[in-house]
Amino acid sequence: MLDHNVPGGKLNRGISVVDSLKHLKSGVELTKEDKFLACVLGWCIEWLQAYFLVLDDIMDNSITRRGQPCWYRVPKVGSIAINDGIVLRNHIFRLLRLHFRSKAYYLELNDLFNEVEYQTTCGQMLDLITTPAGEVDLSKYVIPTYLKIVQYKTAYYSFYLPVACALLMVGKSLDDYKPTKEILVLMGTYFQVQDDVLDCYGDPQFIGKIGTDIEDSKCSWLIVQALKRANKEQKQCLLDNYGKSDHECVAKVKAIYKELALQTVFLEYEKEVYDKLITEIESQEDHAVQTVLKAFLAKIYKRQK
Ligand code: GPP
Ligand code: MG
Ligand code: MG
Ligand code: MG
Repeated sequence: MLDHNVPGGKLNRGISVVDSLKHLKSGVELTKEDKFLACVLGWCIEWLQAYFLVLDDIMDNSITRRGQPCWYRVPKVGSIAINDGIVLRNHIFRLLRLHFRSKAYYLELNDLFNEVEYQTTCGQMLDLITTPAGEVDLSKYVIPTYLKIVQYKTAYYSFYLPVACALLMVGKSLDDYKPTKEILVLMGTYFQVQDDVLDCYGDPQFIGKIGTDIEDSKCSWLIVQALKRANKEQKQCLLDNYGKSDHECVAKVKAIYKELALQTVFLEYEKEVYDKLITEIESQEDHAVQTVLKAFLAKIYKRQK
């Protein structure tokens, strides 16, 4: 179960703990213990990701993940995958206890993982209740709703958590890093916009998963942008075809996306958000934090998977 679900991703989140720690300790060589502990925290985040993905794929009725069948689709696994998700989740706190119990920041580390997990489940709840089964209400698919969903379901655990782990390791108080957190949330929002665009336009062979957002009637960045730009006929076509598990319906939705040149709209958004992120990063007082943020941004800018 671990071999199927934990490795095989890009490891951006996990490696970012180690990279962030290196930047925060700039000039000072990391000790063997520091390196080891940063790796443990990195893997804790990868375990968290595995737990979320096992359950998210059930909820999204997905087919493949990281180039193999979703865990719940593996013969003999089925609904046992739900318990496997919970097992993966429990490992995190066991690892934290095993390796960090004697550290001054142990309590804060536990609180951090608990809080971020809570935020992610709230985001997942928003994602799911915005798209109730069998009912397509496109009036809810507006930018403020979209931003709330992605901030909670993706940004905190994927971007804030790795950096916050490194900050705790160097003895910082997270209360002093609220502006850093805001930048990471914006970066995480951009990352989920990319995920939504790849769901439609990415090559499944390359991204390792088959997109299901149109079929699942998801409040995706693409449908939000389409509804903002569509004329009356195009809106009617979206209403008639969005949220249906039918190749022809999906093709009609994609045709409207093409008419509205959403891939160009995305490239414009990407440029704008990148410039904004760089400006905000450069306004950070702490130089090491600037380096941490720029390194993280470089990992995801213009990503194709
Ligand atoms: C990504 O959404 C969000 C998550 C993986 C968080 C799940 C949270 C839980 C509490 C289960 P997504 O469905 O767009 O991701 P993907 O495209 O990878 O399926
Ligand atoms: Mg989902
Ligand atoms: Mg999903
Ligand atoms: Mg997605």
